[in-house]
Amino acid sequence: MSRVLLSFKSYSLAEREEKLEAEVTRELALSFYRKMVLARTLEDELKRRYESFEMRGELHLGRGQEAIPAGVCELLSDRDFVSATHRCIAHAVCKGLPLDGIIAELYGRASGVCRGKGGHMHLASSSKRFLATGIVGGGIPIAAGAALAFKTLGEDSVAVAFFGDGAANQGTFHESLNLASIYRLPVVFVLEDNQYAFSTRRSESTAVESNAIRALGYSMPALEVDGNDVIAVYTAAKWAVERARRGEGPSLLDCKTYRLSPHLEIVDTEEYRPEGEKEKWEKLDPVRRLEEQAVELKLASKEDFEQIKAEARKLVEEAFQRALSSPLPAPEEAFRDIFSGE
Ligand SMILES: Cc1ncc(C[n+]2csc(CCOP(=O)(O)OP(=O)(O)O)c2C)c(N)n1
Repeated sequence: MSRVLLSFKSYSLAEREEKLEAEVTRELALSFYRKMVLARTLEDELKRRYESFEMRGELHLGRGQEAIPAGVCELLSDRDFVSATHRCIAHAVCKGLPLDGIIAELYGRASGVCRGKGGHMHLASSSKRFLATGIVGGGIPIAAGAALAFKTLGEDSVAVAFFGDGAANQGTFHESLNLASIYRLPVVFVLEDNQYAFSTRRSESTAVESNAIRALGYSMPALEVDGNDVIAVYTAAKWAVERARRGEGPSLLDCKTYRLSPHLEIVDTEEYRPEGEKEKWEKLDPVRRLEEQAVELKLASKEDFEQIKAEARKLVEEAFQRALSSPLPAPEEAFRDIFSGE
């Protein structure tokens, strides 16, 4: 037996700190706050009605994760595309879909954004360039495809894919990052790492400690972001969206957060959470965090927050009234918007 000593070229993570500056005005801070509070007020009201069995089907809410869609969507217009997941209500609100259209969709009414045929996991709007899908990882290649269309058509629009840490183990994540990198597509991959895919901890399903590392395999820059700090999310997203608009290609934002809602309402007993974990994250609630930051930076006061909360309650109440006065779709609707083969 002979011993051989071989040497190999090794690759290591090029770890470096990216220093980004945030310029937060009063207007911007209040805009973040409005988005997050509107999403939360709507979700709280949906939860209340769902628990009284007024609504049918399933309901995935995202309490505690609102800073991510709020911070990212602040940078987007109707010309930019967003794909979201089964947990898409806050994203639809932040992308500017009408509240009554969202609610009507959840209740299967004719005035819903998909005429009552999509349901809560499939909110969509072509005018707002927004689409959600209940297929885990399904929205990631769709956003890459939208970005390819923008590039081909010469539009300076950007596509954003929001998805969970569970979705980052789907093939669609890896295929999309690879193609987006090769074609230098104007797409931002926004990973909402709430540490669980239903009851499975990320550490039990994912071979890397942080999904940001995976971007390196696709020659793509990535940032790890405190996903409960809307200012941090906005600052990181500004970097990613601006480089995409300049034609510098895709990037990944790995936003660390925590789902305070159950995976889905009523069914989930949440026994998989270690004792004290949820309580720890409740203290990091992104809405309260922004209140503290805005007061500290002298950008807003308690009165501003109360006023915005009251406005949100009124908007949600009025939207429910409009949505629930809409009829159920006519039976013939079942044969519209489908491949008829004709
Ligand atoms: C392709 C596919 N597999 C499984 C499911 C069932 N399912 C729905 S949500 C979910 C967990 C998703 O976890 P993650 O991507 O981390 O998103 P989160 O629910 O944490 O927001 C699973 C497995 C599905 N909808 N689609």
